[in-house]
Amino acid sequence: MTMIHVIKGDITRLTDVDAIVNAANSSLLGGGGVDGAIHKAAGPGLLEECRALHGCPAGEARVTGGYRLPGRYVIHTVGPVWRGGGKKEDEVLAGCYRNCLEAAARKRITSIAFPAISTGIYGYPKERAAGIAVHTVQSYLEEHPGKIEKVIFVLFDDESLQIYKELMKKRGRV
Ligand code: AR6
Repeated sequence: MTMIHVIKGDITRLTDVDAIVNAANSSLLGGGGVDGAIHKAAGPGLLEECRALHGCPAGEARVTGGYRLPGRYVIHTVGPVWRGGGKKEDEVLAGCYRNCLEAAARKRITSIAFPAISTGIYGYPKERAAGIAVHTVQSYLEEHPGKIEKVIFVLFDDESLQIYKELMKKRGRV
């Protein structure tokens, strides 16, 4: 069974995963939040590779190298901007998690770390986003056993950490 971990920290500092997920914007050319931290830690090679991708629609994922990051890959995904819930935000957010895992499996990536996509600058309600993240990842892992060995949810603040811990407890995984 795939191990799912919930930790607090800076995703750019993880040394024990093949890939970290970036909560990017559709230009893939960098920004603030976790995106800014990832580009800063990875160095200019990452931006150069991202430029050649010519953007990414919300809900999809693109894989690049990790450059100066400890992990070999960055999987960039574009979360939905929260607009009140009536603009297919939940579907798009679920698509982010699913498409990152599919992209990872295609590259034979076996360990992956996710930030709480869309819950910062994009304003998604934290609990709602956490529910979608955990449900989508668990469903994918159940449907595709043996591909991904380890998933880490990396939370940046105590409130998000508690939300994820509670959710995982309810689902019997921690
Ligand atoms: N490690 C882990 N999580 C982090 C880190 C970090 N180093 N830094 C922030 N977070 P956000 P979004 C958390 O705003 O909401 C960018 O400008 C943060 O506390 O990074 O998807 C992009 O270019 C929050 O819980 O991403 C887009 O324009 C979560 O990561 C836009 O922001 C996501 O917050 C995307 O907004």
